[in-house]
Amino acid sequence: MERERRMKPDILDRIVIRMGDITQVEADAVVNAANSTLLGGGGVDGMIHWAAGSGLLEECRAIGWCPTGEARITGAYNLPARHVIHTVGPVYGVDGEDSPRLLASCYENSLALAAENGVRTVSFPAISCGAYGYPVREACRIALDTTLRFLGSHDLPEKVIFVLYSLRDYEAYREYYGEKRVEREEETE
Ligand code: AR6
Repeated sequence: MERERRMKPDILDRIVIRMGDITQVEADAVVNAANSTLLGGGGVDGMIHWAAGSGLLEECRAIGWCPTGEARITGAYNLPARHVIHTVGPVYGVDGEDSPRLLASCYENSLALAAENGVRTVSFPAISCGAYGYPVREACRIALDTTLRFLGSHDLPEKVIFVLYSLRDYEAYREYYGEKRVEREEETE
């Protein structure tokens, strides 16, 4: 048991936080911050559809509506990935008290779809932190806590890459990740 624990990589080591454009990041699956129509839009959704090509839109149209907090999987077409996982984040202020639960569901459902589809590496943008107005400091806690909980009980995905488009978002994620590392070190002391 002790040996097994030592051989397993620490769940924090299965998380990567970086800046960049998610459409350029190679991963088995890329998560899209979509809206319920799944028909594309602005922000990262617009860039993913633009980079993937029209096949993605056709596949999304066939799927139809996706409720807030849920996720759907498609091919990735011209993106450097095998799948796109579309999830619909809450609109901060409109979804009210349900927002944290719905945002956590986005991560949980996306990770579950990734695991079911044999995804080893998956990249996430900061869901809801753009047009949907979620404060990144609150959102990154939900993103990291939910992901760590999921990774703690699943071998797949092996690696989760958070790709942040702005320095402000990147720093918020790094700061909270740093807190988690300190907590972890204190636990193992
Ligand atoms: N790579 C990584 N992150 C990005 C990229 C990129 N290429 N482009 C933007 N971001 P948003 P939401 C970041 O607005 O808040 C769309 O119109 C951005 O800086 O894309 O969930 C949909 O169709 C921000 O931190 O998604 C929906 O209608 C984060 O991605 C609505 O917007 C999310 O910003 C969804 O809003």
